Amino acid sequence: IKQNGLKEIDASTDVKSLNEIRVQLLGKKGPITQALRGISKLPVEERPVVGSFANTIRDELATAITTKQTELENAKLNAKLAEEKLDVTLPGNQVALGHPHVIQQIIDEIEDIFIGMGYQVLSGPEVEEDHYNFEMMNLPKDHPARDMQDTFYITKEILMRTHTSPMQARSLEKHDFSKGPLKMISPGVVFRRDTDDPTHSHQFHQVEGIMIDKHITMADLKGTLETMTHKLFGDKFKVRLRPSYFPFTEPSVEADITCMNCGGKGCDVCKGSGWIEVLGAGMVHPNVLKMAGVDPKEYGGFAFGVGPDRFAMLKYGVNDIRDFYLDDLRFLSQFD
Ligand code: FA5
Repeated sequence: IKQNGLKEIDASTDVKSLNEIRVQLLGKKGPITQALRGISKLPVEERPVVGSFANTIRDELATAITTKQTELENAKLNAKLAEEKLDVTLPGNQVALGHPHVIQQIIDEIEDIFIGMGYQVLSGPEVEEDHYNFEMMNLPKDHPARDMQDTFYITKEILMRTHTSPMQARSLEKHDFSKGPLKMISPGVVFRRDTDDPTHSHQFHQVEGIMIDKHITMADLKGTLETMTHKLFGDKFKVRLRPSYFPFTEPSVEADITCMNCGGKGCDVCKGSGWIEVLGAGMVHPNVLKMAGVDPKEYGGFAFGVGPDRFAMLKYGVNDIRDFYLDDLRFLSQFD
């Protein structure tokens, strides 16, 4: 029994078959247990001899099984370790890093410039109330200028904001003028039911700006826009204000900057004028101040709405605004 048992134990190749051998040899029905059970039938003087002999064999087999089990488990572990071996000297896989979208880069630059001039940066809701998008901006329900911004309505009173100007009203309402002037910019996405073409997108970006204090004039507006333009594009770029109309500013202007493509000489991009229109601006209308709880006799100032998509087009010579929204990495990775 011992010799055969040891042979079988030695020949087993995995823990499962070794367990079966253990049951066969040492289990209740195994030869040793049976032999120990039969002891009572032996003459009394033979019992201790046979008993001790059977116990010795049982212990030897049990030890052999334990040793073999440890050996098999070690072999299995070693095989697993060998299989999972990690060569720490191998070069790593290159991880492709992303980068901010080109329009976000322009917005970041604009933010830095205005933070440098003491402005705070706020963000407002893209799904906006008609109340803030229009009413508080001096555009009552029947106002014809509502058509200037074709609107995606969600309900009668809720819409996708058509401009970032509602942030003028929201910031005016909250501002505590006893603590100083209101100087705020608010970048974000806006939506219009415009037909997409190379210079128009139904979704684009604006950066709103507002500065309200005592004794603010158009000259402050022009100086602020010039500072932004010079820092963004360089000192040789000029700013020109043209009279315009917005219901929430009086007087209103549109600002042109020197055409980047031709440096002001006149080309196809600027239709020969040497200027490119980039933003709307003006002195905040007294009605806007009044509705937000600010006394227009005491306080006043300017506001502007910049289109960073147009800036990005000019800066990088992109001819089609839609390229910014197609998520084509071959296009976007140029602006790393
Ligand atoms: C406005 O949206 C006003 N809220 C701007 C303003 C703010 C005026 C504060 C006065 C005071 P306008 O619709 O012109 O104005 O848009 C402003 C800028 O957004 C434009 O100069 C242009 O750069 C950009 N823009 C307008 N429509 C589109 C469009 N469909 N696609 C891309 N850019 C556009």
